[in-house]
Amino acid sequence: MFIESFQIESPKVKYLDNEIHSSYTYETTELVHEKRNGVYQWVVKPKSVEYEFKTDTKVPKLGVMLVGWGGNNGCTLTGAVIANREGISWATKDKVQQANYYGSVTQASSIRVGSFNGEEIYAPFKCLLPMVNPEEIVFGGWDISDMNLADSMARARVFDIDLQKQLRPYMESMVPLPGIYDPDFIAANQESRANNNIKGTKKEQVEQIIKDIREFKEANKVDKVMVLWTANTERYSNVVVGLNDTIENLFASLEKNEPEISPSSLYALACILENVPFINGSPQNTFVPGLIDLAIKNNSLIGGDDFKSGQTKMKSVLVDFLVGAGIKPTSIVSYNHLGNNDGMNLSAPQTFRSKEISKSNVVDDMVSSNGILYEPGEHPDHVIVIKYVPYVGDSKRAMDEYTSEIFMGGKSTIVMHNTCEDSLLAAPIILDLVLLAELTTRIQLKAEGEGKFHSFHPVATILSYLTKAPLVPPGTPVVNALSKQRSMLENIMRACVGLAPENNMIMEYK
Ligand code: NAI
Ligand code: DG6
Repeated sequence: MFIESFQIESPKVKYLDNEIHSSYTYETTELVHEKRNGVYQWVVKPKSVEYEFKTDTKVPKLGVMLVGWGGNNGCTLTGAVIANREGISWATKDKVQQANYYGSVTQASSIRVGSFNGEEIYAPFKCLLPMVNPEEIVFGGWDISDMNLADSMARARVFDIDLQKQLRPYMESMVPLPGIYDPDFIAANQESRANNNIKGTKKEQVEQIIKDIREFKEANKVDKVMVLWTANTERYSNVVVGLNDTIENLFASLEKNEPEISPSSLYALACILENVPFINGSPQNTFVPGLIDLAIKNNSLIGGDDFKSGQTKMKSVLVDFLVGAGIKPTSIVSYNHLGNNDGMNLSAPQTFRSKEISKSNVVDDMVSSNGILYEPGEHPDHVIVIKYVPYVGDSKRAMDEYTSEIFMGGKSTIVMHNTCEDSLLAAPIILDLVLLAELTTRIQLKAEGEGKFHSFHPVATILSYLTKAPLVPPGTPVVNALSKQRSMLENIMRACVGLAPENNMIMEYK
C-alpha cells in the first residue's frame, strides 16, 4: 500500500520550529588483527556509536546554475521542470503524455515505512525530509554557445515536437552567460559552437564566474545557489607537483595563467571561493588535489564525478548480483553508440579516455569483495567502446556482454541492449544531485565525544548513487554497488528523523 505522507513519533526525535533533532545509535563493527595463541586472527567486535543529527527545515529558494546550460542535458532538464511546473501535456502517437519526474530518485521513488495489517507500507522518498520543490528552482548558467534554450531544445531533438512548441515561449528568453572556453581541453570539433566566451586571463575568468554567481543570486532573489557541470567532457589535466598539487601551488599557477588549469577547475575554484556547492557531472579530473584541499579548508561542498545514468547503473546492479550470488564475471564488454554533441566530443581520443577511465573502475569494489572468486589483484577483462553515429542523435545504444564462470566449469553469457534518449536519463539525475546536495548542506551532526555539531564532510559521498566515479574524501572507500549506494542515502535520511536503517529482516512475520 502507498501512503502520501506520515509523521514520526519517537522519544528520540524532536520537531522544533525550524529544525528536526534526532538521536541515533549507529550499529557498526570494529576490527582488530591481533595475535591470539601465537597466531594472527581477525577479531570483529560489534560497536555502537551515538549520533545526534539536526536538520534545518527551512527550505531555501534555490538557484541552480548549469555549466553547459545550452547542451542537451541542460535544456532538457530546464524544459522538463517548466513542463511539470506548468502542468503541460502533449500528444504523442500513442497517447496524451503528462510531464513527470520518472528517473528521479527524490521525486519518483518510494521508501518502505513499515507493515500494517500484513501489508508493506510505502511512501514517497521525498517526504523523509523537507526538500526543495523542483518547480521552485530558478535555472541559469553558462555556455560557450550563445544559443537560447528554446533553440537548444530544438537542436537536441529530445522532446516531442508538440511539447517543444509549448515550451518555446518559456525558453526563448533564456540565454546562457558566456563560458570559459579552452580548446585544449575538449575536442577540436567543438570549436564551431564556441561563440560566447569569457575573455581575459584565468584569474580574470574566475573573477567573472564569481561576479556571475553574485549577480544571478541578486537578480533572482534566491537564498542559495548550486553550480553543476554538465558541459563537454574535458581531457584529464596533468596533476603535477608545483602546479596543482596544493592550495598554494594552485593559486600560484592561477597567477601565472598556467595553461594546464582546466575550465572546469576554474568554475569549481570560483564556487569554492564563494562557498557555493559545485558538482561535476562529467568524468574529467576537475578536482585536482589543490582544489580538493581548498574545498575541505573552506568547508565548501564538492561532488562528482560523471552522472551514473544507464549502462553503468545496470553494471553496478548486475555485477553486484553476480558476485553476490557467487558467480564470477570474467569478461565485461560495453559498447555505446550515440549521435549527439556529447558523442561527437567523445570521438576525440583524449576526451574518450576520460570517459573510459570513469566507466572502467565501476566494478572494482564488487570484485574485491569476494576473495573466493578472485585472487588478490585479479579482475575481469573490462572493455569500453564508444562510437559516434550522428544519425541516432540523442538516442543512445548501449550493448553489454557479461561472461561469467559458473558451477563446475560452466560459462554463462548475458547480453543486454538498451536504446534510450541519453538526456532523458541524465536530466533527472541532475535534479537529484542538486536537491540532495542542497539538503545535505542543511544537516548537521555530531558523534558521541564530539563537542560541536558539524556539517558532513565537504566531499559529498552521499551523492555516490548518482555518479559513476564517486568522489570521496582521501582515505575513504569507494562504493559503486548501486543497492549499497541507495541504502546509504536512504538510511542517512532515515537517521535524521530517528528511523532505524532499512534492514529487510521483516521479523514481524518470522
Ligand atoms: P552537450 O554537448 O549537448 O552539452 C554540453 C554543453 O556544454 C554544450 O552546449 C557546450 O557548448 C557547453 N560547453 C562546453 N564547454 C563549456 C565550458 N567550458 N563552459 C560552458 N559551457 C561549455 O552534452 P550533454 O549530452 O548535455 O552532456 C553533458 C555532459 O554530461 C557530458 O560531459 C557528458 O559526458 C556528461 N554525461 C552525460 C550523460 C547522459 O546520460 N546524458 C551521463 C553521464 C555524463
Ligand atoms: C557515451 O558513453 C556517452 C556518455 O556521456 C554516456 O551517455 C554517459 O557516460 C552515460 O553512461 P552510463 O554508463 O551511465 O550509461
